[in-house]
Amino acid sequence: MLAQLVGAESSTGYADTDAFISVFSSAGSRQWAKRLGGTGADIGYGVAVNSANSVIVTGSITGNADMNGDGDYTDGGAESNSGAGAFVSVFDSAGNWEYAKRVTQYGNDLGRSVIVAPNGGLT
Ligand SMILES: [Ca+2]
Ligand SMILES: [Ca+2]
Repeated sequence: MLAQLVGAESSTGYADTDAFISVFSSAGSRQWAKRLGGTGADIGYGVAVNSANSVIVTGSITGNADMNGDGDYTDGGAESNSGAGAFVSVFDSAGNWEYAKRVTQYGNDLGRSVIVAPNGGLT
């Protein structure tokens, strides 16, 4: 994808589709943006905000995929995986990455939506 996310993420993308988060203030001012994914098909399907204003994004990723938005999809941990699967990636209100999880079983797994539970957990 050749869309450019101006601000925190200025790359022109990895390849195929990528997921992204773009955050604006209540007045419409751009706050920060992150691009997530790798060279395969990566799609963001759902987003939620918790009580601390952390931003949680879910979707599907393929192979090695940037999940912390630093522009590198080979950082290790949840980023390094040959399969396709659902993911959750969490950023604080300033756009600092907190953590990511990849959930894979067999076939193509999708994270369609994410909900913050009353205790702060993710469903
Ligand atoms: Ca991609
Ligand atoms: Ca990364």
